[in-house]
Amino acid sequence: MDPDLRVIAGQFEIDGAYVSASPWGSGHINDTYVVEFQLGSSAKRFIFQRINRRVFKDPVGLMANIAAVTGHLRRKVLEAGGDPLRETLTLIPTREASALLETDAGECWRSYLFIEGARTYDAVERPEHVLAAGRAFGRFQTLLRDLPAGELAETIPDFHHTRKRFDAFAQALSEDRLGRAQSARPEIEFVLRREAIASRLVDMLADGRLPPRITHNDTKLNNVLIDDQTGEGVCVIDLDTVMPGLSLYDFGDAIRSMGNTGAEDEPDLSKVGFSLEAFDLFTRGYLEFAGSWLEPEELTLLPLSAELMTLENGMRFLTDYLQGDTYFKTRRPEHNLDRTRTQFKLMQEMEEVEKQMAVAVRS
Ligand code: ADP
Ligand code: GN1
Ligand code: MG
Repeated sequence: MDPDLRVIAGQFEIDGAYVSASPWGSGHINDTYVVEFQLGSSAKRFIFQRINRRVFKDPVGLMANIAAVTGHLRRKVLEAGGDPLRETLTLIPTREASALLETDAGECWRSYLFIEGARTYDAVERPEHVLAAGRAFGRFQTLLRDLPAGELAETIPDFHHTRKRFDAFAQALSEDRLGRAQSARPEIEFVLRREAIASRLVDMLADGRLPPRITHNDTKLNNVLIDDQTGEGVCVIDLDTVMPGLSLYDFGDAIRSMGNTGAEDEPDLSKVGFSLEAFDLFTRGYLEFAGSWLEPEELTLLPLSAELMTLENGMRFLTDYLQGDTYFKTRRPEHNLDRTRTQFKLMQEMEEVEKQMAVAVRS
């Protein structure tokens, strides 16, 4: 059933008259709407999001994280003389002064100021956007370096624990509840051949060879608002998974998203490939900010992180396919299988140019 946004929005601290609401964006997890209000003679837009309760078990902790992160970024942006209303998300409180609205039906909603004059892209349209996104995510991690990790809850436990993601895949495969495994044989083999590398980064985190950092954990291109005029990355959005992690998760996940010459769910695999140019651009933008504080070990592992995060996402899509498409939103029967295939094609091409990636990082 479509939500009544007029009623939902009426419970947030927004003056003015409700005008309209429509679905917005193409995220795979939450439900996003843009809601327009009339304030005096001008129209003003807000983002409203219904939080996916199956994915986020602790919405109160989740919203406390987002409040801590946006509050921290707001102070940093102000110190740097920037505009906090554009350079970070601004939560709109409910009329009861909470960041979170829980309805009688058990739904959880939140609202942000709509950042105007910028938009997101689901696939790379212009190489400059990749450089801009690299700068935005590099800056984001840099600004969060002094946010105490203890202030953040783990919104999804073991979110990027690639080894546990492998185990979940193996479990789904052994159950094969819907008999779908026979239609994904090559993809299943692809994963099984790579079991050994799934543990690489998480083992190094566990034994202290890689430092924990505050990370975004969902660094897709469409989680950065790009300015319509300047093409710069204005604001990093989608803060649901900001929590302690590895800087390499963010770097690798961004390359998996922006290094793809095609869409994440492109059924025509001839359009999907790995772009070293995009790798180079993102790396340049990211290291402009993070290059001064990343440790040598982290720098060396940047190419591997791209492969691992691509494998991890492919495994997650494949696991969801085997389990009957209950996690990611799908719009067609084999949507998750198409997504799996793009990730594995991408990863295979990355494996072939590992050395060139390392050269790009060094330069
Ligand atoms: P999801 O978790 O489902 O991916 P996002 O938080 O990324 O949801 O939001 C979905 C889309 O809504 C984004 O890709 C972006 O286009 C748009 N969006 C989100 N927040 C804002 C905002 N504050 N201002 C303008 N657009 C936004
Ligand atoms: C989901 O919410 P969205 O669409 O930005 C997912 C990411 C995946 C991504 C793949 C909380 O991101 O981990 O990498 O889909 N988010 C969650 O497109 O699981
Ligand atoms: Mg998103």
